[in-house]
Amino acid sequence: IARSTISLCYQPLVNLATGGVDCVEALLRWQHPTLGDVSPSEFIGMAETTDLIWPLTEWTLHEAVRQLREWRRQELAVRVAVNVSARMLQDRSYPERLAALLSGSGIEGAWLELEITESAMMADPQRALSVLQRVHELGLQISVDDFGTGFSSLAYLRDLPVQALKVDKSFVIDMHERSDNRIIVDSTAQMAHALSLRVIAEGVETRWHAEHLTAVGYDYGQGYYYSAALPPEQLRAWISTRRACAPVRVALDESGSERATG
Ligand code: G
Ligand code: MN
Repeated sequence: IARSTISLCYQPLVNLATGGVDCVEALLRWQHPTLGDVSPSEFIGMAETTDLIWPLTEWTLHEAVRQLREWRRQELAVRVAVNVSARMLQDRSYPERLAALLSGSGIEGAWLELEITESAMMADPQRALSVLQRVHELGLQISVDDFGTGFSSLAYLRDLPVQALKVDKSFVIDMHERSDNRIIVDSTAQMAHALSLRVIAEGVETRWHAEHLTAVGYDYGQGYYYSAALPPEQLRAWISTRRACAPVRVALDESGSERATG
């Protein structure tokens, strides 16, 4: 795979309490010279079955950290979530490579978040536990991606250092017409909060989704209603436009005149 044809796009996670964007998910884009855009779901699946997933995951991490440095120069404060392959969780040297990358770049671990699927955690839970503990000690947040779709045990939520659940979009997208999915989405928020985990919904496609998820306590929403994944410069523009359009709350001071509170 020629590297020049691979890039990262970033999809905003909207903080439902503030309406702001303080985190984005890095998603791979592969532009093939003759095939055009190849969907990540196709080439990541293929890469997973070969050793290509190693350089690909490593490249993603380096590129995300490079982008964080650039955004820092531009004074854009967003954390970046990267998707991590199951195979990385079985690699005991992964945390040390991560530590070296962070110390070499001057970016603190708190600016990175790792998204890991349930099945990745279950492949070898003991080894995943020691790798994740070390990663968490570096200051990274860890979230469970595609939550609800893996064949796994809820025990890992109790036993692994995990701080957030990302409810799979397949539950969210049609929750307005399927009460079973709505019940799963709503009760997952309760369970997550009772376990002191943040809860994120993927597949937020309509205003109804956004309002419902906010009402039932979701911390973040991600989906086409807000924005698809964008190249870094477009993402920065999107965030600043959103800020400019954000409603200014107005309060009355003692004299009765209006005062903007920000
Ligand atoms: O599994 P993961 O959550 O990493 O998947 C992210 C994928 O979901 C990306 O390929 C992205 O394009 C897609 N996606 C992002 N937002 C939406 C959405 O609102 N609806 C649908 N159907 N897909 C989405
Ligand atoms: Mn993801």
